[in-house]
Order: sequence, then structure tokens, then C-alpha cells
Amino acid sequence: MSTTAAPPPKKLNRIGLEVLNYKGSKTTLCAGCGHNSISERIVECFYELGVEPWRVAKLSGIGCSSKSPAYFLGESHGFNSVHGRMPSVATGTLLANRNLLALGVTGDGDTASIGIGQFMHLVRRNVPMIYVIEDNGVYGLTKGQFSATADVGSTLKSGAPNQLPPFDCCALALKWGATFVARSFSGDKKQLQTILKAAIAHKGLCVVDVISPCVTFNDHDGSTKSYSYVKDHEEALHELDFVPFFEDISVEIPEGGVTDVELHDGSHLRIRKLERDYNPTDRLAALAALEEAAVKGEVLTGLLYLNTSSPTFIELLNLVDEPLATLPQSRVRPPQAALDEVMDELR
Ligand SMILES: Cc1ncc(C[n+]2csc(CCOP(=O)(O)OP(=O)(O)O)c2C)c(N)n1
Ligand code: SF4
Ligand SMILES: [Mg+2]
Repeated sequence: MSTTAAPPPKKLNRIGLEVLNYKGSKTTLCAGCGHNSISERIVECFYELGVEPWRVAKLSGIGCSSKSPAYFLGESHGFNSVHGRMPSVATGTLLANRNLLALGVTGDGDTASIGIGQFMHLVRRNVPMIYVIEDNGVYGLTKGQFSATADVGSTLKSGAPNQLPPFDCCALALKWGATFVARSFSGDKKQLQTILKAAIAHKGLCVVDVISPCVTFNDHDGSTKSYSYVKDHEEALHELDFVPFFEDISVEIPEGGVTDVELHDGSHLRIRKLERDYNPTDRLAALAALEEAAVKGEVLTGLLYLNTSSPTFIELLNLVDEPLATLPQSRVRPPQAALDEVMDELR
């Protein structure tokens, strides 16, 4: 008689999938790279919220960060585009199939250097997607040159300082129309998880800039994107809790200094005040807070801005409810009679 114990039962989420269904291939990034922690958070969030992996489109550009979609959501759609060109591919993807949940994962070089033009148009259109910037201040994949998010005075491993002012991707997103803007740190597991879950529930463009240290080229003294610098200079705006739509909101309502915001899908985000009063629906105050933090050398993290009322690009275009990609020819092509009429007018 066999004495082998039965394997423990698999833990399934609300749609009956196990965490394995949300994983990807084994990472080939350096051990300790911040991007690996972000991949882990993505796996946890999509699993815990029970998002159907086959409804997700993963989009990226080129870079170590842009390689990372291979390491999560292996059952989702994926498109690894040209360097800095992911926003236009993402926009096209969503116009063709508005039912997809688009998750862009990109780098600071991909977004703020070569891709800045594409990023700005994605922002002004409020394309409804999650856009995660794995921000390490360098081009990790091409051996650690400064990117356009490197701070003035931050040094390379060789000691050479950066002299050019940085683009702050959150400030750009705030200024030009993103409706969910957050900054986090790859080492802050709980905050990043909550922000990603809220981003999944939001309708509109979510720009999530995650400081994600490059252990190989930018984790030394003198770098403002190293683990130790961010740990020492992180200023969290608030404490965040996320209550998904499928959980009972009436339980455990915390008291004092808490704002409760209902998100598009009926989930709730609970924002608990820390030292300062901060209203994440005040866009100008968010821009001012970023400016002040930059002057002090602080890394401000949390939900900087949330706007649940602006129309998305899909709504502005007044698209039909069904995905365009699934419409039959009879609904996407003018009938022969209409074409004949046009030809007659041209004769
Ligand atoms: C058109 C083009 N120009 C330059 C490159 C070289 N290149 C590859 S990745 C990269 C920068 C990646 O930096 P980032 O987006 O910050 O990603 P990281 O590797 O730091 O995660 C560059 C310049 C390229 N692949 N294509
Ligand atoms: S080079 Fe830097 S960014 Fe690229 S995988 Fe290694 S630690 Fe990460
Ligand atoms: Mg980078």
C-alpha cells in the first residue's frame, strides 16, 4: 500500500485559476534588478483580482524593462514593439479591440528619451491603459548610459555626473491629461500592489512610474535611483488600501483621515492621510508637490492624481460597443451602391 501523501489542494482565485496561470517564463534579468520585483507584483495583482489572462494585452518597447512582459502573464497576448514606439501600438490595439485590458511595461529610456513624443500623445489622448515605467535613470540594456529621467548631479559608476535636467514622467502625465498618476518604488511591495490593483480598476490612462534600481549600472553611492537613496529619501503621500468590487465594502471601515474613492468597476480605494493633507484630485497641487519634492531631493510616492470623470480616447471617438476587430465586413465596408455613388461623383 502506498504511503505517499496527497499533494496540497491548489489555491484558486475567483475565476478558478491558480497563480501558475499568471506567471511567465523564468527571468533572464540580473538577480536583484528592480524590474523582477515589479513582475512579481503584476503576477500577484492579476491573480488576486481574478483578471482573465486572455483578456490582457501586454505591450512593451525595447530595454531590460521591455523584456519583462516575458516573465509574467504567459497566457496573455503580447507585443514587443520598436524602441519608444509602444504607445502607438497600444493605441492601435485598443482601437481594434476595446475589450482588451492593455498593460504597457516600459523603461525610462523607452519612454522619456527616444519615446517621449509617443508618450506625450498617449497622455493627451487619455488612452485607457496601464502604463508602467520601470524607472532606473539609465539605459540598462545598453550598459548604463544616463536616460532623460536621471537627476542633475547623479553620477555614473565611473563618477561622471549628469548635467542635464530630468523629465519627470509623472509631472508630464499630470500636465497633459493622464487621469491616474502614481509613483512607487519596486522595493515597496504593499504600496506598489495597491497602486497596480487600483490601476486595473481605473478607466483611463494610468501612468505608474516605479523607481526600479538597476543593480548592475546604477545602484552606487551618488546615484539617486539606487536602493539606498530611495529608501532614505522616500516620502509616502498616504497609505493606500484597495477593496476589490467582489469584496464587501461595508466591512472594516477605518476611522479618521480616510478618503474612500469608488473606482470604475465598483472597487474602492481607501486613502489614509499621513503627515500632510493631500488631495489626489487636485492636479495643480500634485504638480506643486512634485516640484517641492524635486527641490528637496525627495522621492514622493503614492497616488499623485486621480480623475474618474474625463472621457477616454475610445469614448471621445464614439466607437461602437463591440470591438472593431470582430465586426463583419457588412458593418465595416460601405455597400457597393455607396462606392458607386462616390465613383459617379468623381467622373
Ligand atoms: C531605435 C533604437 N535606438 C537605440 C536602441 C538601443 N537601445 C536598446 S535598449 C535602449 C535603452 C533602454 O533603456 P530603458 O528603456 O531605460 O530600459 P532599461 O534597460 O533601463 O530597463 C537603447 C538605447 C534600439 N534598440 N533601437
Ligand atoms: S542591466 Fe540593470 S536594468 Fe538590466 S537586468 Fe541588469 S540590473 Fe536590470
Ligand atoms: Mg532604464
